[in-house]
Amino acid sequence: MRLGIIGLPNSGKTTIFNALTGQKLETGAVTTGQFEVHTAVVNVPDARLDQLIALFQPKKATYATITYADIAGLDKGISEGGLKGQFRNELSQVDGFVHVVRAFESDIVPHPYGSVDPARDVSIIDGEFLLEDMATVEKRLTKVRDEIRIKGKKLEAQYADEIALLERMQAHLEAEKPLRDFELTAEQEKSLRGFGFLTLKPVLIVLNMGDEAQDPDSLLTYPHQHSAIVGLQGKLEAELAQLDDPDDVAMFMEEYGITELSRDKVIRLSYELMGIQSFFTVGKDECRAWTIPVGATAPEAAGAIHSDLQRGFIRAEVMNYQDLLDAGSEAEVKNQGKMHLEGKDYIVQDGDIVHIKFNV
Ligand SMILES: Nc1nc2c(ncn2[C@@H]2O[C@H](COP(=O)(O)OP(=O)(O)O)[C@@H](O)[C@H]2O)c(=O)[nH]1
Ligand SMILES: [Mg+2]
Repeated sequence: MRLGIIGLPNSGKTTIFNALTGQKLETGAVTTGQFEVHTAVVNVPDARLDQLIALFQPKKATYATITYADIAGLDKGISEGGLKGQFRNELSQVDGFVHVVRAFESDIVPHPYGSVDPARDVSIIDGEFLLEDMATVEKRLTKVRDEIRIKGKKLEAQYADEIALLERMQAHLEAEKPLRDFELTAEQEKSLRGFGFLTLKPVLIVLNMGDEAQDPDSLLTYPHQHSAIVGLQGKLEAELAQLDDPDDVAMFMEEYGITELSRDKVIRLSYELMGIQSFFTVGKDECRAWTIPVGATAPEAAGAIHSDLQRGFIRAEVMNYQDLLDAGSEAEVKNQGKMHLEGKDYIVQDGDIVHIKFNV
């Protein structure tokens, strides 16, 4: 999964990036209006996998990963005349956004709009993304209509559904509503994936609070689908992310009343927002977590491992990770009758341990 960290200049994007990844990128860099991307890959912490590793002592342990991209350069007016190619690519390729919004006061760090106002700042970026999505819809509509005009009316039927959908999306966007709130069937969503609509992507709004913890809901409301708000103390958490000694971390957290590290919290909330979950494969060679959408079938889960496993899928041996930990071995899980054989319609559950039987 790839998450793009976005926000106005000086909102604390790079600070939050450092907090989430443990990196030490320079903050306070002057990048106004300049497109710049830094990425880092982090393991998704998973206590269940930790326990499976302790049980199997495998040669290799592989956690699920998240790639964070710190995307600098967004500001008012950026999508006038269309976002520049590389910038648009970077934004359209992420699975979701972490939208950093400034909630901290500081005389030293200038706010580009002179005052701390989370609602205004959110609407500036949302407004740019709305314009960009409108342009994308219009471009596609023009292309399809031109094609019908040139190649003749017989194409009309073929494109009828797409045109109807795009026109409804256009009206929705013109009413200044993000596509997150637009009802799409799974099939429609799939057909639109290639366009990389920005307002369709899930968004986790991070209110960067500064040194005082505040109630995020009193600072901002964001009544949209596929979105959530969380308050983080960016600067503090970036310092925390630099500590190696777990005892130091625990002491620091207690001192500042932090109950869950933001890097864990952001991942947890992102998984919920994206509707994704993990299943495991285990063995003496490797114990590994895999990421799949909630509702994925056994062959789809097999496909996350390798396309051959999906293509040649025969059946899956499935057990719950807790049953395995309780029983102590796979043989014992079988003895207890808690290992079940599943076919291609099985919906994989969070925390399943799966062995795929396949033939290609
Ligand atoms: N006082 C205070 N300053 C912060 C906080 N978060 C970031 N800053 C400062 O704000 C400036 C801009 O932060 P940066 O992460 O570079 O913002 P970006 O432009 O969005 O990447 C830097 O000087 C940071 O040290 C915070 O929570 N409190
Ligand atoms: Mg930055």
